[in-house]
Amino acid sequence: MHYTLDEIRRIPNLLSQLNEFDFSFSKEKKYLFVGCGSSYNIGFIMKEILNKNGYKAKVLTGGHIMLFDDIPDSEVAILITRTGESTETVLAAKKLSQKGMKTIGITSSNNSSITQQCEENIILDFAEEKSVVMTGSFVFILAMLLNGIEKNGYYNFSEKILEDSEKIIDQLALEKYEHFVFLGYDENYGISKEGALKLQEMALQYVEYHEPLEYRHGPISTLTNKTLVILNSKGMKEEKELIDDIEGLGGKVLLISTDGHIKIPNMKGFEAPLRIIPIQYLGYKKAIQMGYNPDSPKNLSKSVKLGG
Ligand code: F1P
Repeated sequence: MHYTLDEIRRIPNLLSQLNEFDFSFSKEKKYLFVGCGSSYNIGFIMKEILNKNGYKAKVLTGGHIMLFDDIPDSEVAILITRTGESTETVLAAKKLSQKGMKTIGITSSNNSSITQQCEENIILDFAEEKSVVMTGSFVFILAMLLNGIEKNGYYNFSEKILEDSEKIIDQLALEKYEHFVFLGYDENYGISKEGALKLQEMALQYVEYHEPLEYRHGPISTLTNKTLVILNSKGMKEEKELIDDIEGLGGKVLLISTDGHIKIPNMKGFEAPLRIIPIQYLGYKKAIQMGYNPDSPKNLSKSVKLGG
């Protein structure tokens, strides 16, 4: 048994603790999300959903803030780092507080560098992970932040989605696929970026992510019968036509939607944390099929420390 599987399977348990957190966003404030890797992807998904719901949010990588001075005029910076140690995010926190921004750190590590730099901290130590790749903690942080806009009962759906994901993905002949393409719009584009990262980090696969209709505008040229396309769909008829095109060219589509292979409720974008569950499990399963250890992927460390 790998830690990664354990950390994916405990997602429903993490989500059952959501009510203990009372974070909330204000329409009067401008927010800036900052992070690296998966933590940046949480920020990307959050800014999409916040902006759609009448809030004001931007996202930048820790590296961008560290290197450049074109800092947005936001009032509150939310710095996400699971380990609390990614150099770029920690330096960004320092730079943003020096500019007078309120800084809120979100981490699952106690006593980490980010907590020393931020004015306020949300420390989710019960969600700390042993494996290098971020899984359950990603889902929890995203759900906790989304609950700051409106409360949703993620826990109620999560067990079934986890069970369905395992059942459906276990039935895929994963050894056939060596190219993974993730498609989705808006917050689902962020989910696609994160899905691609999971397959790349854990299973060292060739990955891509695009908006669905953009896929025909060039990227489809590398589609073969070894390509698995993971479509996080909003159920539009144009997306259904795209599936026909992909399958007509020999590719296989795994559809994640209200009526897909893996069924996710329509919560107007707020279902984002639930859409992450199948893609994390897919990354884990492909790593196992390749004979890799998903807990400690090649070339990666739990956090990137520059100059260290
Ligand atoms: C950020 C991160 C991880 C990635 C890798 C390197 O870590 O980019 O998302 O999987 O392990 O670090 P953190 O700042 O969230 O701790």
